[in-house]
Amino acid sequence: MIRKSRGSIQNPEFRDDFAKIGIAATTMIKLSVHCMLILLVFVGCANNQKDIDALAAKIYSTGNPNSPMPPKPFVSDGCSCWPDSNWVECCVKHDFIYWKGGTRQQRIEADRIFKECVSQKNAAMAAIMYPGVRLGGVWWLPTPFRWGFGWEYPQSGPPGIPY
Ligand SMILES: [Ca+2]
Repeated sequence: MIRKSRGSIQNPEFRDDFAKIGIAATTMIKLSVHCMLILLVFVGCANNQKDIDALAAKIYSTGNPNSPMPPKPFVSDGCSCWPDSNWVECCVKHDFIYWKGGTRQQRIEADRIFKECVSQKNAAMAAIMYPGVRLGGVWWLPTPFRWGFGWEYPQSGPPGIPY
């Protein structure tokens, strides 16, 4: 069963198993996210949403129109409640690539670009944020910032493009 489909993410059964794990984890994640959001409301999360929206619109307009566009509209939460300092544009660009999703290799590349972008502003911050996106951005956790979040869960990117 698991052994049979091991190493083959393209296998629909294996993919379903991943989706089930994701759905099972949803309750815990939602609870954690809610607690985090309540905390962040007090800390002052995303009080610059207008600036982020403007940045998102700019980045969206420069995106490749030939690539398949997800059904959900592009929205960015900046650095996903991490402090939006002078590296916020790196976060919005990263969100745009995440929104579109795609292959595992594309995600690795997106995170690499993100790390490089943030490290040009603050190397120490990049060292903290990079593992955060690697761990927190997986497609199979139904967060609003997961890999391929522009598509319906559990899609991780355009139809026919396996992760
Ligand atoms: Ca984000």
